[in-house]
Amino acid sequence: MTTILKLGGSVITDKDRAEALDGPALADAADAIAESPVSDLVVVHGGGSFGHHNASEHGVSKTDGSKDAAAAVEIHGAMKTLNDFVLSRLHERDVPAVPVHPFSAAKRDGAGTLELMTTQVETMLDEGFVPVLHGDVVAHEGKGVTILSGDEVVTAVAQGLGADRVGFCSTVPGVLDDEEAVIPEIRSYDEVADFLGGSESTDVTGGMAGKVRALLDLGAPATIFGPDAIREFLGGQDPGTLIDGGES
Ligand code: IP8
Repeated sequence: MTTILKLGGSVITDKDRAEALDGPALADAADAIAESPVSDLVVVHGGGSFGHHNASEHGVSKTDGSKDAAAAVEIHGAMKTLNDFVLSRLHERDVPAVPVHPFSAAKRDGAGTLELMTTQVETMLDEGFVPVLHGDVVAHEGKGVTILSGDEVVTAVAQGLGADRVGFCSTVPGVLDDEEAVIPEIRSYDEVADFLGGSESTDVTGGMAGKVRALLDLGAPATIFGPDAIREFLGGQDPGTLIDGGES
């Protein structure tokens, strides 16, 4: 049973200060992981206050690339710094966490399609490790490097490993309806188009519309929940919003 847990960058860092952790939130997440009964767990984290400002300083985004090696190394370095913090909090709790840096294991082709190697992640799991991946820069045919978000990493790893469950710990308790109540389950985009915008709309809801669409196509049930619900998710429950578009 392979489970992927995404820790949102905004959850584990202080987004108001450059390169600052949210120490208590990261400690809580690490406690929940250390106490978790999950056997094959992969952790992925986003950037929050790490990486994003370096990326915007150098004009690098998911679509705008850079061929400046120093810029690539700087953005990658910021994400590695955050990854080191995550690993050290897990090691303090005896979680056998090991780093996987997507810059060295992924590429995008000219059309932007991502390829991420996961056979090493599989072997790490077989050997009892907890692989910890992150948003990163990625080599992009014709563009140098572009940004690879943690969510994209989750999708690629979930598909590569054939994950059974995927959980997104974010700053909100789930997908919200127009009265700010958590929608417990979404099985098609039509069910929530009224709250998130029609199928053609761009992301005006903090990226939630795009996220829901991507998760409906994931091929594994995904749950979006807030920081207080990591234990519940790892314990096998579906707190927040369960998004399940069925087998893809
Ligand atoms: O916070 C960011 O990953 P995200 C990766 O999941 C960067 O969008 C900025 C290098």
